Amino acid sequence: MSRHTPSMSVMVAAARKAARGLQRDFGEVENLQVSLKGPANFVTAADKKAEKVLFEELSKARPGYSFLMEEGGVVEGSDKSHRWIIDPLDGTTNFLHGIPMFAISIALERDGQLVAGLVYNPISDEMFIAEKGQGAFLNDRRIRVAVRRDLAQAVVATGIPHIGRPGHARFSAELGTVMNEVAGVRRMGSAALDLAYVAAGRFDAYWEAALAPWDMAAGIVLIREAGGFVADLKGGDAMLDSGGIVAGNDVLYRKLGDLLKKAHKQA
Ligand code: 2AM
Ligand code: CA
Repeated sequence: MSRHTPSMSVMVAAARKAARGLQRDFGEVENLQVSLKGPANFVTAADKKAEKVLFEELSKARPGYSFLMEEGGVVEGSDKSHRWIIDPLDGTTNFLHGIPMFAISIALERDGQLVAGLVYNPISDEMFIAEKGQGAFLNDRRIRVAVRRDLAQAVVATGIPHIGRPGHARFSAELGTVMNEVAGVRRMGSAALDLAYVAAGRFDAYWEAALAPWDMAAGIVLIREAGGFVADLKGGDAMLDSGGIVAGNDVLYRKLGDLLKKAHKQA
């Protein structure tokens, strides 16, 4: 069983409340697939509604904390040392297409350090949580990163830049290099869930570029507390600032990072 701090209880309660709206709206999206206009506006509304619930619940429980949110941007609170980093709906494209692979992501930063992370898939009802020094958990079961040390046995997840996102040629070079070395490459469409899956040992490693802080902040805490490691795509620790991230166990995050650097030289 996991031992939560009161802050994690607050995060879990907020996520469950926002999830109820997303569950309802996802059911509706499945019906809207056949309408000509499509569910795009509806999904934007669902996203904003979920963020509003998270903002209200977290503000109520922790007055004064600052926020960084995908939709609402920065909200400066009176408490400058605490900040929530929130993505109310990570995996928007999946949600829009009726694919049940998306998540709410909430991280808590204290004095510039990520101290707690929650990633919740409301459809599978999988709640991934971690707090600094307390380990990582999936629905109250302890999780650890996988122990595989050879890339040739590793299943590696990634994100592919779509229309309007930068780095298409660079990604092609990365994939061209990585796919020759690994047991399989997967692309699920939610960075937060990708990181949670690495923390749970389902994926052996993961990389992606051009992410936003709210895509990865909670996942980073999960990875570290599951015994794993993260770096940016240059091997440093500027993940949130650079938007690039590589994750895995102590051996694989380094091997994958080296492979990506090799690919970048050839690109
Ligand atoms: P989203 O679903 O909240 O948009 C998929 O490759 C991952 O990239 C998802 O976590 C997705 O988050 C994120 N993503 C998509 N477009 C993005 C953008 N323009 N900037 C940052 N992250 C993005
Ligand atoms: Ca996102």
